[in-house]
Amino acid sequence: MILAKADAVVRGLVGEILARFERRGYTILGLKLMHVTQDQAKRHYAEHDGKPFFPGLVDYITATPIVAMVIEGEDAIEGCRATIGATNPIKATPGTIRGDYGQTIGRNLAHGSDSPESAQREVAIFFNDQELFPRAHVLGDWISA
Ligand code: YYY
Ligand code: MG
Repeated sequence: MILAKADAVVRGLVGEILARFERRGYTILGLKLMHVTQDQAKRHYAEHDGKPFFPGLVDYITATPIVAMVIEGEDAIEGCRATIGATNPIKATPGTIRGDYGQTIGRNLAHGSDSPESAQREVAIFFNDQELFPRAHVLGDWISA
């Protein structure tokens, strides 16, 4: 699961971010602009609860609406995280989302799930079944073989 976080929405970078996943050939199964509640934010980032940056992180992703996306494709977790780039934008390679648009770790624009298990857990926090449209990419054989 991908989030275009609050700074991406406020800065008008949602299209840029979404386009990178679309152009890479991933299938978009879910997509919505939504306000994240404190409870959703805390559950989403539960692994970081207790760390010094946790309260700021929760404030950041609840500050304005965000765009949540469910994206599928071959090795999509690894591919999407590579497209997003390193957690700290200063270390992120130019050509990645964070490397092209970010300056600091506290405003790093996008989230990508780090394993199939975390993707499944996170999708359930942000989407219900009616909001997901599982289907194969119509150009599947030309994207992955
Ligand atoms: O998965 P990813 O977003 O790349 O990084 P995580 O280590 O899971 O941290 C989640 C989130 O927390 C990160 O995107 C920014 C923020 N954060 C921070 O503000 N300061 C840190 N020292 C580490 C992480
Ligand atoms: Mg993470």
